[in-house]
Amino acid sequence: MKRIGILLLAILVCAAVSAAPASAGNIVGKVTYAGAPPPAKPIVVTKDKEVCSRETHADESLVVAADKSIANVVVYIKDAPGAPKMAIPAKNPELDQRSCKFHPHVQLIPAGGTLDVLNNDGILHNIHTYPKNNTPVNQAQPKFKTRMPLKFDKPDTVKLQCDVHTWMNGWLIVAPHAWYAVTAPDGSFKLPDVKPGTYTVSYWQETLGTQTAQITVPASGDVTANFTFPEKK
Ligand SMILES: [Cu+2]
Repeated sequence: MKRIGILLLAILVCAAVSAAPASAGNIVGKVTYAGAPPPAKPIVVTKDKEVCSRETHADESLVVAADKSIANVVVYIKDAPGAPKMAIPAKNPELDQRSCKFHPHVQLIPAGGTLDVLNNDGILHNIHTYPKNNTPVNQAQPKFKTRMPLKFDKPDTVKLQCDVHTWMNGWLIVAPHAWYAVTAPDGSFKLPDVKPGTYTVSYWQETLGTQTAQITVPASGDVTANFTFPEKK
């Protein structure tokens, strides 16, 4: 009798567990650099100096803080059949061309989303995109055109360039789903609401390329995943 009671209890517990809704956890962590932080390379402004020199310019192709944190790393799950779509925001994300610099240097938008390219510098800029999957854009943006919307339908990694000011460059990541993030200046990131399971997490940086790691999201709670790029030789 006692045995049957235990068996019944076990069945009830199993049923309760399987009926529980699938939970999700965040993958949170930091991306760092194995080598010494490379010194920032200054950029010499050669054109429209009055406007462009309102801010100091430095090469942003690898930005490593004193504690080795790397900014602007794209962290994502490539093969993610269960991932939700990244929501298209009510207000378009903006790429600001300010003092002849793209702000931000690396930006994430959802596939099907529209990027508003701003020009409040009062001078001519030119937005030139180098996509793999979307239609390339090579469009002058005179000073009177302060806002220029660009729609990106397909997932992509798009290099951005201004042909007027050749030092101006940046990246746009067009995400196929919501499990994408860009690291903050302190190297931190959060992949939100990932379903439990084991995933290959990729992390990409424009100079250092792509690395991957296997990460398991538990049945409940967050998981911490810290990544380190090997030193570039
Ligand atoms: Cu420009």
